[in-house]
Amino acid sequence: MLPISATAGGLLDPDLPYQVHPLSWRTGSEIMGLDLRSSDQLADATIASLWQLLGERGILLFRGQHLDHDQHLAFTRRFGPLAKTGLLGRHAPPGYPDIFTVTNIKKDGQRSETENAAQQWHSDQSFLPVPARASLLRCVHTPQFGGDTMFANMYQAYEAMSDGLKATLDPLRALHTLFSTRSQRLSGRKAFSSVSPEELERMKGFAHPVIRTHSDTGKKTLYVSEQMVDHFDGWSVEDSAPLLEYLFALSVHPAHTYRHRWQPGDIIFWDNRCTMHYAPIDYDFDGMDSPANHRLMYRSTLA
Ligand SMILES: O=C(O)CCC(=O)C(=O)O
Ligand SMILES: [Fe+2]
Repeated sequence: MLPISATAGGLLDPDLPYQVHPLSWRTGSEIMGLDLRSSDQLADATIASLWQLLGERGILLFRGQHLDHDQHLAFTRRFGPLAKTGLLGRHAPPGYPDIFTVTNIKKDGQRSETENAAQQWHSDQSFLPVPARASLLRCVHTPQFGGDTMFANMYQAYEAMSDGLKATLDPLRALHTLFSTRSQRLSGRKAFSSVSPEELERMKGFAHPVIRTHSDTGKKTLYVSEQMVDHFDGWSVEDSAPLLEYLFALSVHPAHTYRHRWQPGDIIFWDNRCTMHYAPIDYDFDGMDSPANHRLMYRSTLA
């Protein structure tokens, strides 16, 4: 495994067909020199090295990749099987049940259910017993100002805690649910218009360990998020709240984050095991009927 300092500095194997530039000290690397439209041409060793780097750096950025849905899914599948999207394809473009649309563009005059899908920090699908391993978000349209996505490095959140706090959290589990008491209190969380019994079963939630070990890097991470976590298992919501609030704040300390300004053609591949993400509504939300303020992104998700 390459140490962080080596990967951050871009000192990868010179035989690999791409260059690496860090996006920040600890989080994110930009990958240059690959054409993802023909991902079937990439060697297995290239894919394996990208996967390793993703686990270390949390996110990988690829610019200038104007992919269609098939090319997007083909690249994603090089890393493993796809996950079902969070709510069973309800935000899928026609014919692509494995793609999740994130947009503020109205459909049939109705506001988009995903216009504020990421207005709270989260790790994708953490409400499921087996959450999504990683996600790939592709930018098609970005508003004239803003529309950014922020990422938090959960290795850093873990490392920032004292040994006493780490030991206290180690045996705990926390309930992740799409309807956490906190996310309902936070502004902007939209109700889903109609939910099938199968979707309701998926959204019910699951208690995950608060401290997890990343399955590739072997490093520990903090695994709680403001969007999904309701309470510690066996604790009341009230008892849990002060410590959870502390952990939410610690995990998204500015020193642990990277903020991405999107350009059409950008793809960000993020690892849900060691990062969280958040999309501040930092554009003209009231004026979103104007095409200049449209935001359109497509996500594929790894099981
Ligand atoms: O809108 C964004 O930038 C992120 C959306 C999101 O949370 C996701 O696609 O998983
Ligand atoms: Fe997300």
